[in-house]
Amino acid sequence: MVIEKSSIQAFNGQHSALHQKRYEYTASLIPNAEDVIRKLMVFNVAIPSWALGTGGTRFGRFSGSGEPGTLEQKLEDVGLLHALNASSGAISLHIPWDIPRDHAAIMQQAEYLGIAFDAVNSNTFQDQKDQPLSYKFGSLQHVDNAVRSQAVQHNIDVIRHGAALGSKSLTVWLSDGSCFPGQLNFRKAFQRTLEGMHEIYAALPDDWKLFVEYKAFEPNFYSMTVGDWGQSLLFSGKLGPKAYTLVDLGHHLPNANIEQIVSLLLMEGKLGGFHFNDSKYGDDDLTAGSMRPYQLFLIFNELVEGMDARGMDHARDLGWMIDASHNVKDPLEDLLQSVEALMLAYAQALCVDRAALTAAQERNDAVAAQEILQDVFRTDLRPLLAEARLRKGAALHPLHFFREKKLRDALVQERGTLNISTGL
Ligand code: PSV
Ligand code: MN
Repeated sequence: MVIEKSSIQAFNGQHSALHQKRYEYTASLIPNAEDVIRKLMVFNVAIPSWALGTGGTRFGRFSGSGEPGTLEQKLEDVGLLHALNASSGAISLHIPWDIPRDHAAIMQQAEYLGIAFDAVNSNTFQDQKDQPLSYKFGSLQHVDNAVRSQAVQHNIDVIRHGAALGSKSLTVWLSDGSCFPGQLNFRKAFQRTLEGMHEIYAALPDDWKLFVEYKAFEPNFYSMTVGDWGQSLLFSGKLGPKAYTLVDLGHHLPNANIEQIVSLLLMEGKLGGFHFNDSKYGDDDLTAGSMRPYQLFLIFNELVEGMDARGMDHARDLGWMIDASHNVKDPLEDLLQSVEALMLAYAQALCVDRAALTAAQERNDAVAAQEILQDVFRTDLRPLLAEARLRKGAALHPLHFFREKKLRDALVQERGTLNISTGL
């Protein structure tokens, strides 16, 4: 489905008077409003191909209607999001859930929609139909060399698909670990995994990055072989300069100080990117910003501070991706909400008075430091986001547009009710 520019313009026209008032007021409060808007205009968050269909839990899945049934339809969905918010101009593919058959045709479609290919993701946490050897007891950590080789080869195949699409990074998330004490020799599991990662690393094109994603628990509940940021950092340090740590917000033990992790990884030049989502208990994969928006802001605050300290380009130098998927919302509405929350947290971080915060820190003034952060957090910056969208020809209110124009109904009309998306 193609959204006509004129339809967005007409919609914006109806909302422009109110927007103008709100925007002028907000801009009057923010000394660097123009700079914030410019940065928002070039910032994009990649959409995971596996989040475009309704997600499930291990107890069941309640599929929605009009889900994208093919990779082409998934691209169309991301194109639709991007047309509405001008901030979703990339897709992250998970293979083999989304194997591109005709790379040139997929590239052409993506180009037409203004979409780039972000990190490609390998999958050695599930057995695929006709797969010779099982990953039941792990992949790269496996005691059997043949299983390890199969997992390495899969990652190399994923790199090949990504390279054909212009992707520049591979995310490796391993479910490897153990469920019971004594099941695994931790040191040997680490060493075998490292050996496999070295082989994958050696297959990376020169301008690629390898993202090593960690997770504290699930599906293994006693140990995970890449269980936390320290372990990931060990791997990425041993692998070399193209290897980085990837932070998925849902992959920590409860109450972990993620913003501190982010700050230190940045300091070490080893932060590669993000899988954004939100959670209350574990890896809940909820909409970004839906549970702990203050934490999200604090993470972005460290990101902006740390990236600026290293002279990094906010929009390009890290992988900004969503990894969320659940079972009750329309996936496209959910993704619009996630992107909005991320843009808002980024905008808030850009508005922090850095000089005042540094001065408060230097004189041990915890009260002033808190005031500076919370003042920004409690200022409604949504009009700046809307203004950035307006200037890019996107919708002032993407979600309202989606609902008002009944875009899901149109997709159901087009695709029918039985399409089921590949993914979790
Ligand atoms: C695992 O929980 C994870 O966060 C990894 O990024 C996977 O690739 C993704 O979710 C989908 O299972
Ligand atoms: Mn993830």
